[in-house]
Amino acid sequence: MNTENQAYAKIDEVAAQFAIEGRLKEKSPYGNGHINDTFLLIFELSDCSQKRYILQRMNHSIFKNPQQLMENVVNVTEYLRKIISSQGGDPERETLNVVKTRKGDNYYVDDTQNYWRVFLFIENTICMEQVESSKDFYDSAVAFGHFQKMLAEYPAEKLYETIPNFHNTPSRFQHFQKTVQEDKLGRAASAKEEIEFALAREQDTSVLTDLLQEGKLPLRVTHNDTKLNNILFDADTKKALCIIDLDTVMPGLSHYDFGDSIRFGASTGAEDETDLSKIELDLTLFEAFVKGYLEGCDGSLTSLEIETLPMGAKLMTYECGIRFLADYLEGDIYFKIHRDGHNLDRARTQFKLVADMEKKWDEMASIINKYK
Ligand code: ADP
Ligand code: GN1
Ligand code: MG
Repeated sequence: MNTENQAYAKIDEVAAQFAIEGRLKEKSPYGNGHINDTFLLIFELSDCSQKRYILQRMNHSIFKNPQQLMENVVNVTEYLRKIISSQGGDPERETLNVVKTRKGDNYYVDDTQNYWRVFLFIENTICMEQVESSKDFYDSAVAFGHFQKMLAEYPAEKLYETIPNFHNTPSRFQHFQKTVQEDKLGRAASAKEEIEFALAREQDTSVLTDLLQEGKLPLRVTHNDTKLNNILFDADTKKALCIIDLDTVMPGLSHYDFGDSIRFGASTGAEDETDLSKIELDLTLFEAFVKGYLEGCDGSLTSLEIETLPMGAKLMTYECGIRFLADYLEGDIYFKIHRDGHNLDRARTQFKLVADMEKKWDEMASIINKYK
């Protein structure tokens, strides 16, 4: 049994631990995340109505301390819930809601030391794997900017660092260099060009972290994983409704959220597209995101932060590329893969996008100038 099947086999036992009314009627794997094992559960109540939940087996080889992680998620969502209510919103739909266990805990540990959690399923939403219109992308930008703004006063010192140095690009580079040198599986020869591309850009890696250390960029509370499939859109209004996947909410730079969204959403192709001629940075989408993100942040970013946003886009794309490539070289131990060479394909799209950003650098800068 592979690990996902092992997780599936545990669902009945696990679901029974949570404070959920009714009888478990259906269960199925759900979504396209690369990290956790996600399942949709359907419960039937005594009046024959149904209620749906998201059950996740947390990836605790990546998130070493699930207890701290869940403390972050519960504290952040409770904080957001108050703000959403005070603004007349619906906290059951506009943020994640953790369902506790029957014992009152935020998660359940099974007898094989796997960690599980349950969220209310947010009904009537759309989750996009690729941008369908620049309007949608603009809406997602406003939502991520607004998320940043809502958490602006959150006491950052109360957040645990769920993955240390998550977006520390120089430290990601060092790890990448080590995997190339070790080349444990003899895969480096099949990724020679990509490795050269990555190594040639070492001097870029510390641009943002240097500015942070020099006190020129402010540390904020950021989401850190702002790809388009981590936001749910309302199926009726088509508006961005809820930001999900809060596992990496930690102190960070606004560039990380801006950049990761551009990396995934402003590309003309999928993250794992094998035809690289389809991968470019779409400047119309870039502009839509810049406009929306700055509106959502509502004046809270400094001039230097805004001016250096293009570097956020380039570095988040580059960093994701070296993470995929390092994982390919190490034997696909981090990101879930669905075919041989999947991580290498992903790294290639990221580097193609970096190269295209380098070509379009002046245009990216003038778009930023237009909105700052
Ligand atoms: P991963 O960390 O593996 O990316 P996510 O938390 O992003 O896991 O969940 C994977 C997918 O499950 C999301 O992209 C989304 O489609 C869906 N999903 C997660 N939470 C909810 C929820 N509360 N309601 C509806 N769909 C959800
Ligand atoms: C992972 O969890 P998910 O699939 O939303 C990863 C991100 C990467 C992304 C690439 C905790 O995001 O950092 O940018 O894959 N999350 C973690 O698609 O490593
Ligand atoms: Mg996700």
